[in-house]
Amino acid sequence: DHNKLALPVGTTLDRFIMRKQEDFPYATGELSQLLRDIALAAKIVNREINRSGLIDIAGAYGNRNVQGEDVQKLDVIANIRFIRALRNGGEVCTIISEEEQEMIQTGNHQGKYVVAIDPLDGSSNIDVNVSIGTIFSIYRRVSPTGSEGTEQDCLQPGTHQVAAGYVIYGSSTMLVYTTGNGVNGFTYEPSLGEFFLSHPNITIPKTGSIYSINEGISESFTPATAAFVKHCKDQNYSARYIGSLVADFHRNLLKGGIYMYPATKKSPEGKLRLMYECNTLAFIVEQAGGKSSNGQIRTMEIEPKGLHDRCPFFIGSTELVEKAEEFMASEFSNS
Ligand code: P6P
Repeated sequence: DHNKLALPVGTTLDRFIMRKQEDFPYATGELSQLLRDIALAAKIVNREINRSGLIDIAGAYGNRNVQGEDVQKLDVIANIRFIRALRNGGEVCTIISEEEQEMIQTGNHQGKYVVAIDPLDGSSNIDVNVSIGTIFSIYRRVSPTGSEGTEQDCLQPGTHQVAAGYVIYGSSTMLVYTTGNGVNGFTYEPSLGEFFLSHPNITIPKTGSIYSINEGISESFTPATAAFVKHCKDQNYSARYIGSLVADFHRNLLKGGIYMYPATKKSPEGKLRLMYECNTLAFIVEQAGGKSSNGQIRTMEIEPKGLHDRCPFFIGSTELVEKAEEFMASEFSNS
């Protein structure tokens, strides 16, 4: 039937969401509306990012621009915009944000969904015009509607994700997301204010020859991590490290490769956050045919203990992640 027809490149995001909703006979449209709310906030943040360079020039004198307004940091602006869009959309009862220590209650007690979000990751890169990103996961609440969301609603393992996606604000702005039936990429056309399907059914190559890790901290790598990095060099892989997670991940998703932020002596849990960085990209990469773990355990099976848990992160082409896990196994067998 027409639903199963692959939607042509150029389909708008709205039409894509509507058509995919038809594949779920019991869908009531809330998740579709939530995805639209996120896309709207992404368009607004995209505009702020593109203007920020000018505001910075205008506001070259400290934190106040020529209008005498406080120039807010972009990640603060992005946080406000996404929280406002999710609150006004009505579908989300509670939000976990990288920018906020505690859960954010939206007041939507009938909202069925919880969102974990990094509103603008890598924002230190904006001043030097490097791509940055928004990373988000969507869960169905486990507590009954009619009241605020609970910590239990927020601390669900990644396997419970209903949807996951990221926005990459780069040479072009893209929205890449999954609802558990494959991964699709949409490219934003600012002159039309629309996202258009540009990368249908993204799959990550089974292997690759790119490894991404910050070798500046190699002094604090564990022996197993150091051994795997040496293996990559022995294989003459290319080292590619942008230092912006979404940009490094997106490149590896399309070309194949492995991204690592391992446990180090200084950071025994690594640096990246489980709820709104690692689980999100893990769901996407698995839906694209790749793999994600902490070196031993599948990322999405890690039980969250706190809203801002960190975890060691190995993600990308299945064969590369499995090879890394072989090297890391020596570490775990010793422990
Ligand atoms: P390091 C950016 O600050 C970030 O959170 C990710 O986007 C990026 O991959 C990582 O940290 C870079 O960390 O320690 O290599 O500078």
